Amino acid sequence: VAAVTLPLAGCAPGAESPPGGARAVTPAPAALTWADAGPYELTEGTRIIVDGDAGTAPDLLADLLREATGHPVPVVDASTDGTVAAADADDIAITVDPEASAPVPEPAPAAGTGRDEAYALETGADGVELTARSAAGAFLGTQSLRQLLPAAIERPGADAPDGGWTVPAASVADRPRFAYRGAMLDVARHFFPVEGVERYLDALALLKVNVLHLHLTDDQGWRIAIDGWPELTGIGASTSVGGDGGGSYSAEDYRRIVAYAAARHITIVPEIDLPGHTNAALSAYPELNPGGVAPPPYEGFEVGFSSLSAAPEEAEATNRFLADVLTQVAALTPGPWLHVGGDESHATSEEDYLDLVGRITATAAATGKTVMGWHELGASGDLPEGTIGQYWNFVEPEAEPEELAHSIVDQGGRLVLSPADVAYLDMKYVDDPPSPQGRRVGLEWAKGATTLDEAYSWEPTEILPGVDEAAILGIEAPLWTETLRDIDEVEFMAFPRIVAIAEIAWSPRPAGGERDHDGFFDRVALLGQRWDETGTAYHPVGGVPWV
Ligand code: TNX
Repeated sequence: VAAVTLPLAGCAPGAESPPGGARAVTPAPAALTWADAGPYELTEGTRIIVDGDAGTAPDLLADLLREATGHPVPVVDASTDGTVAAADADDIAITVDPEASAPVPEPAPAAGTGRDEAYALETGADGVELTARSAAGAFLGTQSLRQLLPAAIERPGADAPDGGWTVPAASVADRPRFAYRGAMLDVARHFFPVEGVERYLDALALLKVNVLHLHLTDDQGWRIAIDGWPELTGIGASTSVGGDGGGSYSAEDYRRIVAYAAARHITIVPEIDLPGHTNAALSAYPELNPGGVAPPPYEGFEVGFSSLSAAPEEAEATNRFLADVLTQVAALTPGPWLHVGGDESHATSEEDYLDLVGRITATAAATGKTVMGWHELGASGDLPEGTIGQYWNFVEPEAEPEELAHSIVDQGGRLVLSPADVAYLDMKYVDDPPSPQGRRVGLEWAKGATTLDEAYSWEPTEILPGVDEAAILGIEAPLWTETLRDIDEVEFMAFPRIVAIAEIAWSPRPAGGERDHDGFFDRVALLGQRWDETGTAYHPVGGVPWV
């Protein structure tokens, strides 16, 4: 396979639309040039010709194209029977070559895995050529191609648009800025069945989000079955905020989520929140409580009142609990990270917190995973090597969280940034619209409501002075669900603001530091057309030229 290099023509990140049509790619690619040439057209004869190991990308693309257009779209191996299938003008050629040279300049060191996610895409009257160095890159490239097709491509059984299934002539050379581009879903405050999580994963994949952090346990619910501890998902999973009913994932359910995510090159990060946020577990097993007395289940939305016991009397039960839970969850999880929470343990004395965090992080590290936790973990000076701290204070940090985040970096760890005043998807919209269920949803504690513009107006390297790009693994948009009862309400809060977070995580740091807000809002409007087709709930916030 010949190494592929691409000319880097006029590099125009976020260039608005091609001549003659409202199409764009979001997050803005590292480089995108619209060519003054005829478009590609997908026809009845279109094939997807695959050279190299492109993973799931060709089949997922073929499914999407078949369902919308009704065309057969066969997936063809380029080298079947020793003959190389020559691509025709209506074909889509996908080449994966680990040796292909970088289509764009090498990523910053922080990107870590970023190099393998690069791809190049050439579209026009001669056909579509997608080139990547890995299956992940190929998948990401197909998400760009998807956005260059008419929005109707998202709808099964769609009518062909006037002008046909065309893609404007373009040249894209792209790779992510950060390796970790995450979303978090709190399935503890309210439970969301597997199908709902899959729906969320589908919508995230379009935005090149590559991590879904599942907040699996909290005071109001324990959502993952653990062998030997049946009451965690018995008593512990019977509740939710507001008495809206319980639920939990069996090991098989969790495996389905992991597999669905993996097919879309999304890594699941499981979180077991410890040692606070544990009322559900404490209510299920008296022996985990100081004094051995179980509290009643909890359905309110206060935080900071529960804690595992650090006392010698409960040490045997607590250590067995930590080992069983963390080992089993790690074994079910193919990804590299195991999140142990650590936040808001206000009911744990400082001494007990350090003792418990030591036991928790050592047990987690012994599973072979990289330990991840909220920035409070920085209180410990003895974190396992390479611990990832998740910063959840503000764009303008308060003194203590800033210090805790620095402590993690000083110990050789890295950070995932989730500044609550811009990246928390559960903060209210300014106009406080009714949800799809007609309810007022969202919280306001992080400096009030968050606009789309605010979600888009921050720079990861400017939050914590002294923490440079190499120490930032990536960014994540958490969605806490105290006020959200079903997946429509989840989507309604996530879209469109998560687009801002996904773009900050993916796209190059804007030259001169200024983001192109108008161009971004125009591109969000085009995503809105796609959400209309997929039935994804979103809030049409002001300022976006929705069509
Ligand atoms: C703070 S952010 C929490 C969560 C709440 C959230 C609500 C963090 C680490 N802890 O327990 O659900 O605020 O926005």
